Amino acid sequence: MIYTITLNPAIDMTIYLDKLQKGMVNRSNSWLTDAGGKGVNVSKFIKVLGGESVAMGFIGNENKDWFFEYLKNMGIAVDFISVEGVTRTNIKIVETTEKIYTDINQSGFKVSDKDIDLLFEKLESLANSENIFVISGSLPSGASEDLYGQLIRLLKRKGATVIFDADSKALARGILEMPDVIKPNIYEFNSIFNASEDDIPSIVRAAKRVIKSGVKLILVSMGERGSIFVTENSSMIAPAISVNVKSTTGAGDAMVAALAFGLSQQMSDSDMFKLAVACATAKVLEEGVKPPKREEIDKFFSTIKLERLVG
Ligand code: TA6
Repeated sequence: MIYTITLNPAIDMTIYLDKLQKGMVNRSNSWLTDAGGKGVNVSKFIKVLGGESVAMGFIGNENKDWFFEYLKNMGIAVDFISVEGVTRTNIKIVETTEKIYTDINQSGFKVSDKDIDLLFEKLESLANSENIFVISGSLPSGASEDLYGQLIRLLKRKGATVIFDADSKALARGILEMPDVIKPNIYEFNSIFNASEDDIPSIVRAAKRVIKSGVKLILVSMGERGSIFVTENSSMIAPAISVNVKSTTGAGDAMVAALAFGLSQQMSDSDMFKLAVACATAKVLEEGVKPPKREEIDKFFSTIKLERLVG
């Protein structure tokens, strides 16, 4: 079973404007709300791929009903720990004229030591070598910066597979515990591994060094420059596919969902990489944080040409 751990979920409100007029009253053309947060999005996207997962982590007590109803309607099982307070609302402003996307991510509820103890107890009982755990997104207030490292250590000790996707500071701390898979964007990757942003061979060399130290798979997303996939036995690059972008929000989560699903299905490296790129491309065609359409994923999957790299 795949478990997605979202310690800081969010209600994603996407607001569409022709152009944001700062300091003025802006009238929105339309808006959407979705249950979000990185791990929750991974569960949503795994569902579209035909996989199953359990969405877990922390959820704010005061507004969890809407959140659970949304996931129930998508047929996604949940096993969250309820904590004091509300799940945050993250705002995505889409300026349709100039296609500018602005995210405002709030900090969210504050978790207690007791909440964290409950999380450890739950993971102790769930973790084994059959399970894949996706740890994704920001840490909530009240959590130590080393919490991800502690969770990864626990899961690896129990023989579970760990996919870890967090931003630079949390990623730098968590990676010390050698998760099996990481999916940084190029800025996160360079901030930690000092590769040169525009030099593909140096990115591959840096990724190979991380693979040597124990991580099994690194997928570096580079936006319009495509993405790089590195394991012990393969280094590949995929070009970005140009499409009419509706919303970039969740594209990284779509890649993570494809990696988790691909590992659970024992897919080959190249098929898993193609699925990740196809999933992310299909996602940006959708408004808000709506899941990609399966037929779009399949269409892109069949067109992607990977190129082997020498690093
Ligand atoms: O990648 C999109 C997303 O998962 C949105 O759901 C949005 O809520 C945000 O990322 C949350 O990320 P954060 O790093 O704040 O946990």
